[in-house]
Amino acid sequence: MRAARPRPRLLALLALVVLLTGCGGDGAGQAGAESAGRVRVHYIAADEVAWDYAPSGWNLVTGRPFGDAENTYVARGPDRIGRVYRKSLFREYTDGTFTTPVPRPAAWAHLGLLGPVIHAEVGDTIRVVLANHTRLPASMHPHGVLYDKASEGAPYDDGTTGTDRAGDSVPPGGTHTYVWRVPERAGPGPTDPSSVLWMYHSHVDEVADTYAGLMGPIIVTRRGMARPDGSPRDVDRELVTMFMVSDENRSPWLDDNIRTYPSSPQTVRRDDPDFVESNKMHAINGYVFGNLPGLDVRRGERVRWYVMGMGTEVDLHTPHWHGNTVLAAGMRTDVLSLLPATMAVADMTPDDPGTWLYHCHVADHISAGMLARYTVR
Ligand SMILES: [Cu+2]
Repeated sequence: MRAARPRPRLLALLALVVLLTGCGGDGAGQAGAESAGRVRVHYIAADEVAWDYAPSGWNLVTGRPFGDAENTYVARGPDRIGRVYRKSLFREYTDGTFTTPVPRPAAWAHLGLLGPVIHAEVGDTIRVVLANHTRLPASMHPHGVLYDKASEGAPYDDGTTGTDRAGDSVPPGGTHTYVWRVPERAGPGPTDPSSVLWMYHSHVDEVADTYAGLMGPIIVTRRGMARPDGSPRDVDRELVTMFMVSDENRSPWLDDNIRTYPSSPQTVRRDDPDFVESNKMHAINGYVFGNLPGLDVRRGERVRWYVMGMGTEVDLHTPHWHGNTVLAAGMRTDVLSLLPATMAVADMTPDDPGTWLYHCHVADHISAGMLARYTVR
């Protein structure tokens, strides 16, 4: 009798286990997978790139060749660098051999000088293997995600030593693996939409590194709201734009650019105010005067714009969409406000087909070329 008694209990326990794991099988399994999270691995190099701020050679907003106003910034000359500058940019590779760059798909052609998008869902872990192919130290410092000191990517006196400092500065030719966790506090807050924007950038010498061009976006989607690639399921099209007066006078490549591009480098006077102004590239994703490609959306689709600013005190930007409106922070608008390192999300359901201006509304920045176009088909 005694030996038989536990059996009904055992059966009941087994039934309960079957009920919990079997009956709710799919749901419980998925929830389990989500909470375990994916590990999202990226192989990203800091590469030296000759970057063209206006590859068409035209002002695509006016539809005309460059005139005097544009040539202040884009014309090469005896003592002018022109529209092409050496920069350091983050570029994605297929694997840890860093021999094959990942071609940028058409949907992301608009990223321009920005590094690749790093998508993640709350619960995931991001691993970035950074290879420094440039002649200057570089690092990768993320906003928003959870990291320990070895994955902060910023050297300063924080009381740490040894391996804790490994990610502070990756020397030329070196590599480092950054591990960033994505807990709830890295994901959308209660009144955010289903995904939020963070950024990553080099932070060995923060000012020089970002003027060199080492910046990129991180997009974190709410738990349970992500497609397998990490993008939000309730969004059809994601676009990322960064507004920055890319001050090439402050780039660590200035000397190199002066040696390379002016036809009479010895005539360059670095303190000439006109020379200084000629190197202030008022750019969206590294493009001026309408040269930013690929901002194509369709009427009625759910478009999410991720918008950020970088730079210094001149970098107060007011991105403005012609033709359509957006919802940002729960409010209807067609203009956002950006300061350096501000990150914003704006949702648009385009209802007005056509090719429309998308530009910074600051008067001085309009004159200097901080203009793009987007097309609703
Ligand atoms: Cu602006």
